[in-house]
Amino acid sequence: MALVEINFDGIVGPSHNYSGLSLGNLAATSNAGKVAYPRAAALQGLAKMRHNMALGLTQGFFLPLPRPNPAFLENVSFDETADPALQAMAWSASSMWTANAATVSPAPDTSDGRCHLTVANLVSMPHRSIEWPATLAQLRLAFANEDAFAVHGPVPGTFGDEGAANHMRMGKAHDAACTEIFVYGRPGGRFPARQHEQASRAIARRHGLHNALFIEQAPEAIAAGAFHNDVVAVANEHVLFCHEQAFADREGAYTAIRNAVPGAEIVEVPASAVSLEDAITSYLFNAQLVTLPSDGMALIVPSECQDNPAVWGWLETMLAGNGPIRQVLPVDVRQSMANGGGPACLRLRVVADPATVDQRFLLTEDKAAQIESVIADSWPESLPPQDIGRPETAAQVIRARELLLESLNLKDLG
Ligand code: SUG
Repeated sequence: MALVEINFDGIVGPSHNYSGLSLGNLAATSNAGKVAYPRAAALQGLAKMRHNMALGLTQGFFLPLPRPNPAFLENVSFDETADPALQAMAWSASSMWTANAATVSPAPDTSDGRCHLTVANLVSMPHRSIEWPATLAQLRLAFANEDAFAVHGPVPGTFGDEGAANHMRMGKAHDAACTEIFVYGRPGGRFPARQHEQASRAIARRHGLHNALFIEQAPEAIAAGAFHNDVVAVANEHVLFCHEQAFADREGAYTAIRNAVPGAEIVEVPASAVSLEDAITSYLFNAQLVTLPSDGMALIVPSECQDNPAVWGWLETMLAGNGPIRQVLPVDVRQSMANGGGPACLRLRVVADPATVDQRFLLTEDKAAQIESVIADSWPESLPPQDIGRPETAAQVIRARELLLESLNLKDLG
């Protein structure tokens, strides 16, 4: 059985909009009320998937969830007297950020030798807390093979869980037993700490992990707008790429990682070279750090990194050195970035044998062309704030998703 890393990107849904729903996510709150471009957003996401497939990486995808969410509007008795933010929550296309879909523990790390997935409860943000039931249904379909996968419901909502955005895996290879690193936040700061330590610990126990570390995220990183650990750190195999101010106890975290992961290499970006603010506006760390089949690692960064002289300068210096990251590849996901979602937010990493996954969720060139044509024909070109709640727009959004499901033979997702 060949275990490989498969990146499952969320196809950006046709209701993509900017409603400023995520307190502590500075991109989202500062772009609130702007006109969004769902078609361009979805095409940017698809271009990223194609870009990565062309590198020889295995690519999967998840479908947008049904939006507007009728059950939510009914449950809050939505009417014209209600807060319009409730309407925006029901319309959010936030499931595109599949790094928040689940925490994934690949088979080599678990006691029963299966890949375990726990859907994230996302309780810290109301618009995201309504994602998990439909996400769980999708995970159960994609990973229905019970010899290879165990798909779990969420941990209790008392403990916020943001999925893979606060989880890293380090070891000598994707298909080897690795140490799983859970990064949690301590509440009480300026912005919500979305990942609760007890959620992380519960997941590690239920997945039957052989090796797990629990590390506190730096409160100053959360206060500066790093609402998830994947805004200040990313790991791949034996390499950790992170900002100097990512963890509350920097030295303690590095020592624990070096002790747990033989041969660990920590590529740290000092605050003197790139400030937390530059790291957060450029999303330097919300990159995909991948192992190329041709050998060596590449960092797939948002093109915003090229616009920031401190960040780009640091990356050029890094490439000129002899470190483990041999290429830096910018991708344009600006529509998602404006809501605080970079290349890494848009994908969920699953290490598995692709043959054990429902093939309908794996991308091929033909399927990419099919998806592109549905998006080009049916996704709204623009979505201004005043269209949120408009019945004609709702009908278009619902129809667009239906057409995509039909074209991919995924009508059973409902
Ligand atoms: O949860 N933005 C998302 C961005 C998620 C990024 N994910 C990771 N870092 N892995 C969030 O804050 C904004 C939606 C709005 O305001 O309309 C939003 O939900």
